Amino acid sequence: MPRTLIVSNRLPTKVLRTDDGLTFQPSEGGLATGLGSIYRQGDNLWIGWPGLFVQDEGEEQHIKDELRDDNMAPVFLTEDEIRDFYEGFSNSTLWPTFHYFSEFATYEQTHWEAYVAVNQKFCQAVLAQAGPEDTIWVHDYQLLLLPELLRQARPEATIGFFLHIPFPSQELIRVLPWRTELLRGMLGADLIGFHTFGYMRHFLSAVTHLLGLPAQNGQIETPNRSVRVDAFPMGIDYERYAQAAVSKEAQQHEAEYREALRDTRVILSIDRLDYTKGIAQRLRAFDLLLQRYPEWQGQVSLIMLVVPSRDQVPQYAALKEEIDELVGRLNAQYRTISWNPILYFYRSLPLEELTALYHLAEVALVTPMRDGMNLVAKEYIASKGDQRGVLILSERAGAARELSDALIINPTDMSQLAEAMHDALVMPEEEQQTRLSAMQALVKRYNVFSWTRLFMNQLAYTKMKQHTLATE
Ligand code: GDG
Repeated sequence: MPRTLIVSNRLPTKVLRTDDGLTFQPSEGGLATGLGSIYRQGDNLWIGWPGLFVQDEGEEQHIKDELRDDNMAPVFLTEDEIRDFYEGFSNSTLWPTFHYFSEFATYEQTHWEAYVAVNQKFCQAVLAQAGPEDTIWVHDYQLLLLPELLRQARPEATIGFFLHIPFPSQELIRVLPWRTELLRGMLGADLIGFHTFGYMRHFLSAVTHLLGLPAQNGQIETPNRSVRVDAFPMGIDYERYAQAAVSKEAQQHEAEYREALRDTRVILSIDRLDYTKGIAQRLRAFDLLLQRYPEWQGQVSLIMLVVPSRDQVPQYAALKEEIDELVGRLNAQYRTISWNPILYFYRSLPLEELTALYHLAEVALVTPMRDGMNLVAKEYIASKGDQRGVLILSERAGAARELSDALIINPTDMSQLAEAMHDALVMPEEEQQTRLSAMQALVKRYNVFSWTRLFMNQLAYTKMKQHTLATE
């Protein structure tokens, strides 16, 4: 019976070492939920790093045994590999380049070598599990070489690849010393998926300009195969957020927050700590709002949740300091005994508290400099059962291609952003409802389950067409 193997850098379960031994924490991330319906079925499998350095073979075996029952197979990485492959090439070369932050990118040969070696390690792990009829779905920028490595070992395999971050203009890709290897690596797949048509066009243009391969109508012709390329905008588990927002627990949290905030209006932002998310720019725009419209002083607070991330990478540590400094300065400048302009949280919160915040906030600020999709924007919409609230959304988030009823802004235009906050705060309820209900219908329909289905169906169809052409 053919199986489906999902491959990503991280497994949907995180293994932690505690005083009581190893504990296994399931991830609540969007990808884990969306692919849950696939990897948990039958003999299907998810292959990836469990997020922990193992100390000995006994520990390794224990993790393997535990995860096997949940249809997962671990790939173990060493501390050096995490430094050079993950923090190095993945997050200090590819991440900044693909998000148009080339000035932050490093080009280290040792990091590249670690990237190749870890992609090969993943390839061996997949080959140890995959039968000839199995479908393999590889995810994201840490594993760009994996499709081609698998293809060399299994020329007939069915391989899909999905990129969760933007694919930038080929002008940025061409800066990378290893651009040819990276593009060829992706082309090992039968189907390559992106969040938007824009990213897909950039990829096609990179392949034609940098590899000289013909591409037409989302089809790339390599010397021995054709590769399909398409856009699959990722969705969320809509019902999960809609229900969590009105759960008893979330309602209790919301009531507590409301009481503490009294009549203060709330603008909310939620992100991982990342320079791509526009966090510092957003704070400056909020400062501008309070200067331009002093009537909002004492009336509106920005609740800013920043989730710690990648703190071993130097730019992330520097950004954390910049945010701390900005929040301190603005709060010192504007606060009164009874009002805090910015309520800044540097930690992650459980889902019920997160959805209580979504439900409470009159305005959500999703203003990344670049973002593959941005699921926070969709989660805010799903949590707004009463259809009151305004989404301010950066035109450079993939989500802006779908959510055109948001207030769409250019995140570097401080003035436009401050005006959008003001417009959102004074928007009539009827207009809020019209905009939200249109976006809710869309986010509900194109959810993470339909995303998974569309990709898998398209992959099966692509493979079938290849067979038909080969036998004609
Ligand atoms: C990458 C791409 C693309 C955040 N804080 C808490 C919490 N979260 C959850 C959110 C949301 C997720 O984290 C963040 O997802 P995003 O899509 O916004 O951003 P990335 O992590 O950068 O994800 C992105 C995505 O992949 C999928 O393809 O959309 O563009 O960069 O689900 O809710 N969850 C909880 N507590 C928190 O404090 N429970």
